[in-house]
Amino acid sequence: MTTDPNPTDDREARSDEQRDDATETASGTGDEAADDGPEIVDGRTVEHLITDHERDIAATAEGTDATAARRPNLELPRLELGRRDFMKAGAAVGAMTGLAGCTSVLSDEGNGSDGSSGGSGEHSVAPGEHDEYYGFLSGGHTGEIRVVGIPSMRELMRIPVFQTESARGFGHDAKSSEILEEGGGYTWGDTHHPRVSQTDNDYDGRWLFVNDKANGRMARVDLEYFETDAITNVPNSQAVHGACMQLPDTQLVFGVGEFRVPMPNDGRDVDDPDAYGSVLTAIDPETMDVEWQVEVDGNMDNGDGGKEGRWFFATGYNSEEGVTQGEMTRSDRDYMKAFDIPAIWDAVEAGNYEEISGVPVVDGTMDSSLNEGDRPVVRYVPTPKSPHGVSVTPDGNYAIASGKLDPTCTVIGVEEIAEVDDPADAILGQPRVGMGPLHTAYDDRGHAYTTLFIDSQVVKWDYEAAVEADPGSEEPIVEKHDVHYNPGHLIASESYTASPQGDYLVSLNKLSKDRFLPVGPIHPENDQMFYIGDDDAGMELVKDKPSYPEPHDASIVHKDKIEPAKTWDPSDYDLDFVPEGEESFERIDDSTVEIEMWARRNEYAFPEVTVREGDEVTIRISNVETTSDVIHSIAIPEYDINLALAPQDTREVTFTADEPGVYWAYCAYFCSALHLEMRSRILVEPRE
Ligand code: RUQ
Ligand code: CUA
Repeated sequence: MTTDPNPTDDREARSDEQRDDATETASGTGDEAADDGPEIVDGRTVEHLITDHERDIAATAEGTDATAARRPNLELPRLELGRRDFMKAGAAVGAMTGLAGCTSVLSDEGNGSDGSSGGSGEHSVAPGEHDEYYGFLSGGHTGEIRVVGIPSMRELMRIPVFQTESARGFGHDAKSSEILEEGGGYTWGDTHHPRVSQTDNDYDGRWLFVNDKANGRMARVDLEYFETDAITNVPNSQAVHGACMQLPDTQLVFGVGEFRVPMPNDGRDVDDPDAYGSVLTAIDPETMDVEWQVEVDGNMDNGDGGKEGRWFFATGYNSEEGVTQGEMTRSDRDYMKAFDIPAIWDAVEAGNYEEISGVPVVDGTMDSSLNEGDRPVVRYVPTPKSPHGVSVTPDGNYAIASGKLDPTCTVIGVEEIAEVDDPADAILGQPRVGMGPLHTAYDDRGHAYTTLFIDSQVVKWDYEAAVEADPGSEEPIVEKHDVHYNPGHLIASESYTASPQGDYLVSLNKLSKDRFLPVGPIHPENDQMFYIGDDDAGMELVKDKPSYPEPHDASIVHKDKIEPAKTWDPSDYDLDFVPEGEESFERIDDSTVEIEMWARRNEYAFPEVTVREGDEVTIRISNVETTSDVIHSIAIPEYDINLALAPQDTREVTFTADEPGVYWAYCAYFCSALHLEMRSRILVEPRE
């Protein structure tokens, strides 16, 4: 393995170029930085570095022979500036000059023996053996959750959440169609933050909650059946972004509202951005009903719950309440909001709210009367501009907000937040970690790991040391490790609990550029796994996994804390099971037919079913197999139906047989040697 605590990279190279005119300032401690004009880092403003970064992406994106040939004058950016620049420009350079050795330089970089695919032996999982952990990754705008084994990084399952999906039959049977319909009837969603329910600050394996950033929803996945069982369409809110729970016992699930909109968004105030609002939503985990909302000033972004149950933290940008990018980034200060959950409950119980769209909305804006006095409902902690991720340390002592447009992380004392008069005094540390800090995860030894989007690195630092050090100090940094490339979230094993495991860390990188065989202009993303269990040896990159767009966040849960069902327990299902011998075909009236049937290897209860054109047909079907892993389905061609049936499962679907003809319903899961013969002929007779 290679660790590189002092990387010679483009930041230093740039700072050489720029040193003469550089104006070094203390890095963003908030107060001073606010009045001194743009933050200067190594002689460059943050805006310049972002522009450089965009150009780097543009340069590598040009890296095909075809585009290179069409663009003979494509500038080769800073070829001489050292390996890291070389790497960033790698794809374009390689394609245009055919430089021998280019790819081996790339794959050796920062990896040790074999970073490019399989990983080193110690962290691989032999065929037939099981992983130590479940990784639950969000699928971004595929709308799903993906289940990955760790450390193998093998994909084990996908769980459709906000989208229809035919292999799982999600959105094809009555129950899941109803969940999607009651959840707003959208065809897609954008999952970002999967969080597994906890009891006593540890995973209890019961549920997974995840947000829909697109259509403002929260969903619950039942982790016994690995199936979405509820979707709540959150009112008064667009873009539910951060998702998290009240700890230690998952008393509430929180959705963090991002975009500001009129409340309710019914056509009022469309051209009056000052009247828009953004809310935190508290949802009951059992009923998935919205309990209350709190309106705040500015946007919100990500969130995390304190370990002690009192506080919920949310970062935010756009305290300017602008509607254009320029307006949203004008000020050098934003806020992290600390929600006092019991104080909010008190306000709700005392009737101090306005009911909007049927939900109690508590006024948590800065000027609210509920924020006067010594028990404000929301405390606004000033941070450098546009903090992004926030996560609470495993000991519950600190909430750490990552700077995004500022090179620092802000360490906020959780106990202090309750005690100080000025919330700014709860800021206990502000280490300078690198460019573009986005999200922070933890091990069990006092280390924080923060993704640096612009630097394409993960920085490991000591959060107690950061509390000791001066603001802007780099001293708390233990190590930086390159990733490939541009990481968003990262997650360490059980990092969101009070007892992280401290062995594996996965960096969810947005770009993979040259890491995999090219598959057309849209590349996979790259989830990179590190072994972090040996502080002396440093972080070891052991695996690359190409990923379909796009995982944002994940939870990594020890296998002993998840207990998936092997077959369905019919008592967990609302529909009556149809055993062999109890199949029935019933014509209810002139245009309604009800069929109850079963499936087993290799047949359905009815080899043939006759209905009439225009009939409304309801089929209820049970898989009577008791053997685990024997799955059937019933696919009805040209009626857009495919119900997946796990053993002992019962599903129902209703459709209108409006096209006369013959339809061979068949089983789409390969279930036995006679699987292809497993079918039923559905005859739809024309009506005179
Ligand atoms: S947030 S990395 Cu939802 Cu950073 Cu995506
Ligand atoms: Cu049942 Cu194939």
